[in-house]
Amino acid sequence: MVTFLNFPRVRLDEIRGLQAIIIGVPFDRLCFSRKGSKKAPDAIRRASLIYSGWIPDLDIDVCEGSIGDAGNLKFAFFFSINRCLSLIEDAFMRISSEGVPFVAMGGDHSISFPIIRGISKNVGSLGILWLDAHLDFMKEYPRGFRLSYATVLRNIIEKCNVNPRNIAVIGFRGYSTVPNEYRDARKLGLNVISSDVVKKDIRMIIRKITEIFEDTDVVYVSLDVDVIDPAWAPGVSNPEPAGLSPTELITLIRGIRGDVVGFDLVEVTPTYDSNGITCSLCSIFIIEMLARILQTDK
Ligand SMILES: [Mn+2]
Repeated sequence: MVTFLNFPRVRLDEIRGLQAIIIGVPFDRLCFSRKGSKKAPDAIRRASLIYSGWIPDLDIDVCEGSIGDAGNLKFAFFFSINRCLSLIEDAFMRISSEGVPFVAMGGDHSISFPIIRGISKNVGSLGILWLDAHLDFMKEYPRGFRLSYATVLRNIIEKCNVNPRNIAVIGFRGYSTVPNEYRDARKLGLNVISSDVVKKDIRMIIRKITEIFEDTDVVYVSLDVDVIDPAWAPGVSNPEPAGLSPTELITLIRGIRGDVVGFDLVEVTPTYDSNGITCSLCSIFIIEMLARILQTDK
């Protein structure tokens, strides 16, 4: 198996003591637009192989850290959706009980719910940085689905005991958002910062995010790659024009303060990618995430 940056392959029962792990969650059954994000983990691993792992600006080489690639969670085709979700939850409960920070490669955005539910049993109060063009705050989408890629943040707030005031949704524009969804999110106290506001004064936004996380114990970061403009990242399930640039996202990742328990990176659909540019970009985002984790470890 190809591993991310050729990191050693590790089993989940031998991760104790590692500084970080990468793990694939190839589950896309709750995405109802352009499917195929279950192929993203391996496509991103392949794309990563042209990079060295060294970040010139920071002079950090993530390959010098003790990092392992735990491969992909395995979902058989005959598993029910609920069985897949509890498999994800159990895996991340185990990972967080070992105290090892992780980067989870999705998969559609619904996976963030079982991940957060799994880790919330082992960590204190959570702040969540939700980098996404969308709010993912529908009550049901499509009709009859209380949990899907478009309702996941509502599930996290209602069922994982996360205070909406400790959640920052950054990069919102969502031309597929409906007015009620936006009103509900604001009414509940969710901090929503739109893409154009980020572009105007990114330093101010980083300060604001730091304030939002001030009274939390740990931070979780969810990157829905559609937060990036489709010009740079066309291979996503629900592209939204007028998004962040890769540089802006990297600045945000480097600006995160506090103890990061884990990152996820979701909604990448290699079938809709263009010459692999989305997957290459995601490799860089993951390298930046790992560097951020290694810096906390010092
Ligand atoms: Mn999303």
